[in-house]
Amino acid sequence: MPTPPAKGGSPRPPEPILLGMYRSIYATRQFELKCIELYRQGLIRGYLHPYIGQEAVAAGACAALNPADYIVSTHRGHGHCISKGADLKLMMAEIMGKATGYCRGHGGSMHISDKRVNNLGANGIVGAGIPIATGAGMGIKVRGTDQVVVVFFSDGASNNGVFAESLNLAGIYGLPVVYLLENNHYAVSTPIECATGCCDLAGRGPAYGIPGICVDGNDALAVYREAAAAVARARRGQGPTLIEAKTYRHGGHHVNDPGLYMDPAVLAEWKARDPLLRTRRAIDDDARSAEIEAQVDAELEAAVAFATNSPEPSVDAFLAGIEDR
Ligand SMILES: Cc1ncc(C[n+]2csc(CCOP(=O)(O)OP(=O)(O)O)c2C)c(N)n1
Ligand SMILES: [Mg+2]
Repeated sequence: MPTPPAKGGSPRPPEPILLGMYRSIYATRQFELKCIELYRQGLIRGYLHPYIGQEAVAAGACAALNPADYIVSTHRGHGHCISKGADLKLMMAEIMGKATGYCRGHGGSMHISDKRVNNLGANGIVGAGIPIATGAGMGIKVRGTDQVVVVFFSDGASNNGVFAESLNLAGIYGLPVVYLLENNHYAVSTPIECATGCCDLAGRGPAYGIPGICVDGNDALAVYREAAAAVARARRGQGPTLIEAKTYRHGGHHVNDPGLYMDPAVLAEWKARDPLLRTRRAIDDDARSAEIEAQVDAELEAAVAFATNSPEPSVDAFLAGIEDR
């Protein structure tokens, strides 16, 4: 049975960082609640994997990055994209399959990338982001810049062979990559105990000569602290870090999965550690948090209106670039 991490306070980061993390968490939460509503109305189709409950991981890690740094995301990627600065209008339009979206409506939820903010993209192939990030890290090393890559992935992906190959390579070359393993304790309906004999996954880092750090993934302040330290190390040329952030989904694997295999008592414990409420409490200033919430609410309303009023892609646009050879 997964055990939630111990309670405890984390040191307060600078005010703009704290408020920025709350903005990311609140925006991700509201964006996804709206997506679920639109999905139930048949206005979003295909797969949708909510990140609700895990938002502090993306918010904390991205708060430690510069605009020029890269992220690589997953099938559960809305929080990563929003925390790295995605445009909610383009994201909502993409998820609703509209021509104005990030991929002109051709990709949907699992194919959002954004060159403007160096988001190298979500990925529907579990684990596939890990070697992409490792390659991006190699590119940075060859170019000699001080950029860093953060790659998000979960426990299931860490049992994929590319995890071992990538960390091995990153360890040898000292690549500037932060491997951020979001241990949400499930891969679809398979609990981590049934997928690996070792549930503390940070321990895999030292096997490749890489520091392995474990952090409470529901504590944005703690994630920020560990991510900032790992990013600083990478920028100094001291190589990669594996961070395991322990967290939990607030629901099933995707929007249509009721998650009946999840123990309600364990879920309730994790919900009591809701990253949104914890970050709002850390701000401890109702006026400041309410101001952020009002801004995000307005931005989200505009995004839904933009997406709703946007046209669907034409059949010709879908076929463009495809030719018989
Ligand atoms: C290579 C590959 N194998 C299987 C799948 C089907 N699949 C989609 S999500 C998922 C579980 C992934 O678990 P984890 O990496 O823990 O991510 P989480 O869903 O917890 O965020 C699986 C098996 C896939 N998309 N890609
Ligand atoms: Mg998982």
